Amino acid sequence: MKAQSFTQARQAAPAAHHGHPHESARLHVAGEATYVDDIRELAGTAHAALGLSTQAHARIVAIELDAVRAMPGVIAVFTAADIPGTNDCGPIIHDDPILADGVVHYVGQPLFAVVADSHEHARRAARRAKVSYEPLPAVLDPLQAKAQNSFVLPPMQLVRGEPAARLAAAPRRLRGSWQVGGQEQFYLEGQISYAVPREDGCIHLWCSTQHPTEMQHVVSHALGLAANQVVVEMRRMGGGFGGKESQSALFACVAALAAARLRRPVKLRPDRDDDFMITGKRHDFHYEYEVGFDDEGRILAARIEMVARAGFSADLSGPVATRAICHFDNAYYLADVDIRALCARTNTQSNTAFRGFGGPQGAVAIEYIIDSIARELGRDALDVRKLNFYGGAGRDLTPYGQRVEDNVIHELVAELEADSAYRERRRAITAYNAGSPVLKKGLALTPVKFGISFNVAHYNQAGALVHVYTDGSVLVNHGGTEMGQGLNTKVCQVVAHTLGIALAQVRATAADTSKVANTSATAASTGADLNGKAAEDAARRIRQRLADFVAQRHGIDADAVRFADDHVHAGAVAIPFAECVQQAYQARVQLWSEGFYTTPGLSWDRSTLTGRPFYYFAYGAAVAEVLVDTLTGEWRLLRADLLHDAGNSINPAIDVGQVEGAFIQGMGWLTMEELWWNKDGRLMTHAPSTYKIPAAHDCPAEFHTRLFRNSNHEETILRSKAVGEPPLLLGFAVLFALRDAVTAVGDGRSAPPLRAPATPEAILDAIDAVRAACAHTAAEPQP
Ligand code: MTE
Ligand code: LUZ
Ligand code: MOS
Repeated sequence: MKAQSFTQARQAAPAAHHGHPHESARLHVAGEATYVDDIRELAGTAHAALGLSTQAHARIVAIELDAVRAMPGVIAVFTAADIPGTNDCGPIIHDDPILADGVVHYVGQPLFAVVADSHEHARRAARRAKVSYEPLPAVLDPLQAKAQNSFVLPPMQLVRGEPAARLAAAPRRLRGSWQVGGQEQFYLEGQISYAVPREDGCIHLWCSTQHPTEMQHVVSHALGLAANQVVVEMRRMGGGFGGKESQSALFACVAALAAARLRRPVKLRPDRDDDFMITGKRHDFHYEYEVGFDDEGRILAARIEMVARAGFSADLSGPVATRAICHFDNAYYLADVDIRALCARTNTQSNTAFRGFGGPQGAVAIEYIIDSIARELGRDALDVRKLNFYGGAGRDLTPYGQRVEDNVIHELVAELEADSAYRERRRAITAYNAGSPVLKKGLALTPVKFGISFNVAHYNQAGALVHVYTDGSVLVNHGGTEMGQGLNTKVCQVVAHTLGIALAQVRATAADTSKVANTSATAASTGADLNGKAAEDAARRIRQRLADFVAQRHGIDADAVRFADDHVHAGAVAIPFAECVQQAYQARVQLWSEGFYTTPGLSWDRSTLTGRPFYYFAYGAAVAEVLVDTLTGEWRLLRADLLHDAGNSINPAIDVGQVEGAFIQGMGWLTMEELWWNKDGRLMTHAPSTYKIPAAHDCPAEFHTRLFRNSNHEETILRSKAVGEPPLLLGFAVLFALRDAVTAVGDGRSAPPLRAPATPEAILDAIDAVRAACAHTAAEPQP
């Protein structure tokens, strides 16, 4: 195929609701896409490295930096004392020092920055500091923090109905404790910032961040500048996954500080180990629960306390815990509930956003509970799940008071159950396990319901700027950031669709705080919902001006002017878009516009944790089948079937990619990614050598992914639904398939206490527990 026919094929395809390739796909595979470290360095660029704390909690008695300064190539060393403004880069509560001041709170906390003529020189010099500490008691375990009443925020609690009375009255009850681990974002491109001093004390910052506006704020506060003196630019990230929502701030501030002080360009790119040691991760959660249910498995009341490892500071732990509370229901109606969340302060990295933002930790808990109920009753877990779904009279109100109005979980699960041949495979697996003493198979179907919108209402806004040039080509800038998720592609599709032109005519530029101001983080999966709407608004304004212009010229009604197929249609006349634009320019019509959008209908009462935090819900379900070696605890995912609701998808190709990627990332979190700190609080799993994420061979040989045929019942951008985070919860199916396989070691009734991540070690522990329980039952005298 000639290169040209590719372009022609793209031009022929409709702009929206079509699987166009990612806007940078060709640049990605050719190695030509520019990431921050690929920006050609300006003459005189210096390189920074950070010196890190070796203590989990200690008073700094002295920092000896002469040996650092004496190292080859060193230009300067900076500590907290060199920060002219405020030494803080916390996103909400201001408890995050840029450089440690007096006390260190975790192993890995940055103490100083050394700037040298090369990256290598800076790194070597950073190791030469002599720091003397006076140790303070360190808390490394969230449950220990809870015992000491040490939290970064006040406890949160959501109570509906009379959970205590209903629990006491329930015919059956289960109680227990459980835990899920944290997760390292492991973006392929690490944190990086490149700061360049500009005239009159201004700073230009290239920063790999999901939140350019926040970087503008923290840098201006740290340097004592006005916001209009700081420009942050971000073309693309090599992944963010939440890890660059707030925690790009420290790197931005240090690079900007050094650039401002030295009046030369400074780049800060920590290597992978330092990135792991410095930055926060997904919060690990520890649960204590009690559930009351009837003989069929219908939940009557539930109580749960969730303790999250916040780390040493608040960061985003508050909104993460809120989202966990608002997702404990997942797809289930819970009449009487008591949900508590505690953000434990520990002397470890400050945990932060990670795809799902506490939602996965909330929802996985109810899935574990339902799975346990099913095993207790000897029922197929799918039947117990269905019994508890939202739906039916009086069963559509979430614990936080929002009505579920767009519920499709019944149809969606029924479709997946049939397509994946769930029942037939269940029978086949039971037969297989009966004849296979060592290898055991497991099967699970888990549902997802995920709320879309920032749970902080004012973040739900976006702006865009669309330029139509006189040759008919279009440039769009918006408040969102591209991290591989295809946001720019979708926004370009929206603009092309609105103007009736080919996608190839529209280009997106870097996010830039000097173009669109006061942007929200690209997070909470709202990137396309918010920025797509803002860009549509801008494109519509231009389209209206063109329509008015054409209508006047041709003596017809502006409403009768249509924009399609690269043409402006005025009655029988079809003017090529570029020609129309040229004519409009000559007639002095404004050919560019801003656009703005706010999500309607949201409300939230932080004191009662009630309201309408979400504009709508996204749904999905997954079936996973695993094969476990019960002698080694090793396993394989044999087959996965995913069915996910992306509404009327703007780009089904990109959305399928998001669904599959999120599923695998969710599976990694719950099965193989294990964070481990030693007794001194040092993170020992700080590189791919010790921290295992899923690789290509962990994808199932049989992998079926489909988008559920749906449309958003709310008037979202082209009736699509957000897709970035919700499918991460599809990975639950793998964990519960593993639990199913482990259960098969025993009598099928005892629910094994399988912790997550379900590493081979955890699987073997669970198998031991099942065997012990069976031996115990067998030894009991029969009645
Ligand atoms: N996909 C890729 N390839 N890389 C990423 O970093 N981040 C996820 C998701 N999908 C991510 C991704 C997270 S955490 C979020 S919140 C959304 O993308 C953000 O983008 P969106 O709102 O435009 O979907
Ligand atoms: N709320 C939310 C937030 O639901 N998702 C987010 O990513 C977020 N980030 C900051 C504050 N609130
Ligand atoms: Mo995503 S965790 O909301 O950046």
